[in-house]
Amino acid sequence: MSQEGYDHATVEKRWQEAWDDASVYHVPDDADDPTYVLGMYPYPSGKLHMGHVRNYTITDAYARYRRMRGDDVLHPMGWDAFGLPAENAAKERDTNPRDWTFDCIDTMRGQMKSMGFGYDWDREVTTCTPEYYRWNQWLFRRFHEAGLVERRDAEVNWCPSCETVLADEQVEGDAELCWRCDTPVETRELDQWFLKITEYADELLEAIDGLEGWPDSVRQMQRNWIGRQYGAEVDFSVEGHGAVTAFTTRIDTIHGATFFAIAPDHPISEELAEEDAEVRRFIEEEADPDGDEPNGVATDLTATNPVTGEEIPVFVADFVLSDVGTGALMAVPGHDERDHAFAEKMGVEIRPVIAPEPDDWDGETVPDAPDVSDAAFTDDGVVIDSGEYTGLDSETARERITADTDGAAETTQYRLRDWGISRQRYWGTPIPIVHCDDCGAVPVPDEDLPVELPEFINTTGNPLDAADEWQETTCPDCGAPATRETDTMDTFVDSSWYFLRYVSPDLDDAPFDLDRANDWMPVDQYVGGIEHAVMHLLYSRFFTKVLADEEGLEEREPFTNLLAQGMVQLEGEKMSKSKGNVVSPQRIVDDYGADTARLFMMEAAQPERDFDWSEEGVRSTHRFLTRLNSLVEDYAAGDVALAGDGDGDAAERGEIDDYVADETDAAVAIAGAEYDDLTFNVALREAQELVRTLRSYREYADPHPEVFERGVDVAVRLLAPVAPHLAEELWETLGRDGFVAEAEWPTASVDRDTVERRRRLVANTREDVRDIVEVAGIDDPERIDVVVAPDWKYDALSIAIDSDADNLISELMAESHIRERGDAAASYGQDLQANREALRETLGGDAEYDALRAAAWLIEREFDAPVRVDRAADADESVVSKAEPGRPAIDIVE
Ligand code: ANZ
Ligand code: ZN
Repeated sequence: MSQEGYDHATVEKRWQEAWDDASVYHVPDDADDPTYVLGMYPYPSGKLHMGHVRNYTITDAYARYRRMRGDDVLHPMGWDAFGLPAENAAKERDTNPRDWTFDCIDTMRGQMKSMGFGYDWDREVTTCTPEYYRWNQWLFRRFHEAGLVERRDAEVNWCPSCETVLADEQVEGDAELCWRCDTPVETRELDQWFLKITEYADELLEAIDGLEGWPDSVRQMQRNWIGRQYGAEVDFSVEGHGAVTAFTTRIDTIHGATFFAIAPDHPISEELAEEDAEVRRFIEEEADPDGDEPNGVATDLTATNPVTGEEIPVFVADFVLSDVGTGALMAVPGHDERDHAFAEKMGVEIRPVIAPEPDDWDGETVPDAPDVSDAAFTDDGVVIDSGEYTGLDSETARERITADTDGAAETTQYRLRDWGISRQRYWGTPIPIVHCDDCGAVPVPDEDLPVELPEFINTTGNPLDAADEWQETTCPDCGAPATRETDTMDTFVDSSWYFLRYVSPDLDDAPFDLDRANDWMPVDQYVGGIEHAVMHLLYSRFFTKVLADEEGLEEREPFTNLLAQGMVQLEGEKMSKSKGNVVSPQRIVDDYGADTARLFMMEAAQPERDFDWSEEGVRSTHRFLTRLNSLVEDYAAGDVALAGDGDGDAAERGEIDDYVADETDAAVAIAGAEYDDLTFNVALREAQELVRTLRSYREYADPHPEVFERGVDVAVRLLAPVAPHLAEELWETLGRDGFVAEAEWPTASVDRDTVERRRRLVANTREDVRDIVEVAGIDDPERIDVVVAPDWKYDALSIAIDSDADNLISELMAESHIRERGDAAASYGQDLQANREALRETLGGDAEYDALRAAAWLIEREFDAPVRVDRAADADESVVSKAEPGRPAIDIVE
């Protein structure tokens, strides 16, 4: 085999077929050691991109690793197959979304297979099939029965040209244009279906604390999204309208409330608009809740402050949002930025009632008022100019004022809204509702599910509105003629439970088999993009909790560990079609093979980090695999000159052999721990280092057969999760039985700490030799002596590490074998005392001696001089005195 490469295309195809034939990735329904590894399923857009490849390589490598560890690994794949792009593509190409989607799926499935992802394809789930979406409908009904579905009027983005509702993300720019046709988007009030996720707001929030396997950033984003806030509701009386309730988080500032403000669609505003032309004009033409500055209009009304009795003006203002709190607020311009901006604009008084708490505050003296003329002071502080509450800290004032005031009460607000799932689209799950003139909106009974989509009609707006025959039905309650609901579900409904479908994908009397789900759930390791930090992950948590409450699922959280993978970039920019900087995975697979693509990605960076694609990096990865291939092939062909007769019997193990054996063990110890943490880049560095060591071993010595054999065996196993095809090929070359994919993970006879200490010792020693050679200007050393510290120093160090005595010296001197070293002991004791914080456990004298002897060849090779490693007892006292644990003395003979 040449150095230029190996025949990756043949190798990869061969093993993909062999895995398939042997059903290597098929997992039985009932597993002894269930481990569930899942990558977020893709939208079948037509082609795999690098983001997919990275996501699924991470997942696949981990799944393969766990399988080699002996777990039964569920590692399925499916398709998030409903959604707008298919509908648009179908319109453009005059086909239908179903055909388009299945074509895309076929292509992508083929690409996934060519990447060598080890999925259990028997469990493939495709959400756009009636076999799947009937369970969306069934679940909708269960939610309905549980009181978690509601139909209500909601404001939606409406594109008059496309005649459809748009999601917020589909409205572009400040001008708010339709993403597809650039028509200015309008708002419309429509009857919409909602899932009442807010009923679970508290649990969704509080359970975040327990999600220890999730990135902190995602947990924080979910907390913010839910946005629970404690505050108070307080009634102001408005003449002619009775008590109007405001929501505030800062009732401690109530003495500074200089106006009252209500939302443009507050009932009072709407009432005023009927008579007051100014108010009407403002509401209809000017109000813009997303505008840069707050706008509003004065009314003739006043509101009475329930604490002070003061009458303050009432404004209709667009920065007051109708769906936050009560849609009305007491405005405190001295202490709130938006109120401040509004007051400046409208010429309303700005009055400070909170002062910053002085650093040395005695808790009694009332501090001076802050200057709030230019900007609000928004922190908590000390209440001033507030009657009996003056001098209290904000927190206490809030408690007292809430308790003392009639019409004030504590309350909790959430940012989280109910989840509007109605979409006026064809390519989604029909909402299983029938509208009857007499009975209203009636759910379709379970036995009539699925409500299947009719044939696609190429029309503007919602094709289901044009499907007249399909709409015609009878009311399940009264049998009268009725019409079907034409809204379909948000596709996030599909993805909120697909992980449960994989456990029993063909079940036809329930969405999932409860016992199996209870065995496999929760997902042990979930991997996907950070863009799903909130919606998908929050909805899935919500569904899991409802299914726990309503259907007996034992787990209340779906995903134990979550990895949010970083982006694949090109020259610092996210790869994207619009930037025209995409690297095609297909091309990389063609040119270098899937193993190179996978290995390059996994070694380039920790999975969570963004990293830059580099063709040079890809080539270097490919060279590495080529070298590994040659090494193993040479070995198998008998082209590696081994020591002894080649059977290992006659060969004696020397120091170099010990070194390579130790490093093999070290690689196993470290790579295993790193695979456990999904830090593949570190694990792979070990595997690559081991291959490098084996290559120098072969060049520098006649390797010991057993040591070399174990070395290549381990290298192949360590690489198998990431470069599975070549690993499989080499496994066969080595004459092993079965698949490396099903082989056992190697075990190490050393622990990671020991490895790290040993490596530090060797690296420090080599560094010291280099320093001495350089400082002393030695050109051609004749011999290098390395002397390990005497045993008593190791003892002293151990005592020092364990001791918490103030005076370490006297503790050391209590040991007679240390004391009898006299001045040397005293002076070493002082060193230890001075460095107590930095002391680290070493391997101990015997192990350091062994490690240095095993590594001596490295020094010999580097300096081209024989190296002698001695125990203290065998060396000259003048040299020994310089040796310390972890730092042998070095003597270079010229
Ligand atoms: C008086 C006050 C004084 C407030 C003060 C704040 C600071 P955040 O921004 O998260 O603290 N608010 C109440 N209802 C609102 C609505 N419907 N639309 C817009 N804003 C509304 O949110 C809580 C604060 O937002 C509330 O506390 C209220 O202003 C305002 F120095 O009341 B505060
Ligand atoms: Zn449009």
